[in-house]
Amino acid sequence: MKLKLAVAALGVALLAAGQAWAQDIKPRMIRFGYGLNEDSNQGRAVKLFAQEVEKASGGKMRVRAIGAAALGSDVQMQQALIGGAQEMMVGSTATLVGITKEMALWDTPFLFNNGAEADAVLDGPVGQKVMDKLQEKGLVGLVYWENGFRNLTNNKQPVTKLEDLNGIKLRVMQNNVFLDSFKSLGANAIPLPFSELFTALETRAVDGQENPYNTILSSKFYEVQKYLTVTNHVYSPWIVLASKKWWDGLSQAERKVLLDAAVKSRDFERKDTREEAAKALSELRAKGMQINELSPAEANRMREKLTAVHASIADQVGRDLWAETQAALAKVRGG
Ligand code: TF8
Repeated sequence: MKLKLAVAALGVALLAAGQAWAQDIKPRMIRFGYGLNEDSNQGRAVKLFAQEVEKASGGKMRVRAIGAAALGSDVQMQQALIGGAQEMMVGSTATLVGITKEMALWDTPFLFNNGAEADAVLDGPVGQKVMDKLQEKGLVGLVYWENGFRNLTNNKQPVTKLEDLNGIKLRVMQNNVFLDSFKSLGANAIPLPFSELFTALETRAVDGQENPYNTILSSKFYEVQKYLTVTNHVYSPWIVLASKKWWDGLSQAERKVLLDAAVKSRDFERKDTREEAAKALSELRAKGMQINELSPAEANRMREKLTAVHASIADQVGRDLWAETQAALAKVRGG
């Protein structure tokens, strides 16, 4: 008898919890903007995120994925999120430096040697700490995705030594670390939003740019760039963002749906990106690009120039955060 009552009580409790859960998820339309083409590692992962959100919310929460910067550049979308005019986006952490100076940490040349190091630091306490800084600026960071190691392309000449960069008009992302880094290499660095890059290359307003292989492929830069130099000079992450104004009005259940889907999309995206990157060089060669690696001596010269900007990045992000990052790296490296 007692057991029966207990079972019945449990049943009632579970039913109530289920109903509370269902009530806690309201019909929502989420505008999710991104800058690359639909047919890119970014586009594929946004699509997976949308599917996961719809599935986990029983179809109540719907994600409208809007790619190719149709909602604006990274910087414009960030402002829309802060103002509450758009719900979500994914973009480069580099474009957030003007909002949260600590994001400059991820622009540090040669910070990570490989994807495993990047994953460990970005998904660990240092990555979380930097992400949390966004909240006071009206943004909520959910997860980091891989953009990837960046490589140099241009339309003037093969870059085989440092001096080949002299005077090359090079588009860089819109922040001072990238600007300073490439100026220190002798390039004529010009900050531009990604959404204007293809046209700038096509009209020769700039001679070159730097991005991971995946993006050089998906944005068809091979149509307007002849030379690719393997530099792997910096690992760039993307970050999935929500508008804090909007996020604060969501229930716990709704936030959980979004966070779980974000983690799934992150794991999918990194795997997809790495698989694509592994095949990309031969594809780019097949598309007609002329590809060269730097000799070890030249790679070192470039590395030395670029690591010289480390001290100013450490100042910008704060010495404590810099030291924590180095400690986290030593730990992953087994030191
Ligand atoms: C860049 C970045 C881009 C991102 C993207 C549009 O060069 O690498 O991939 O900003 O979200 O601007």
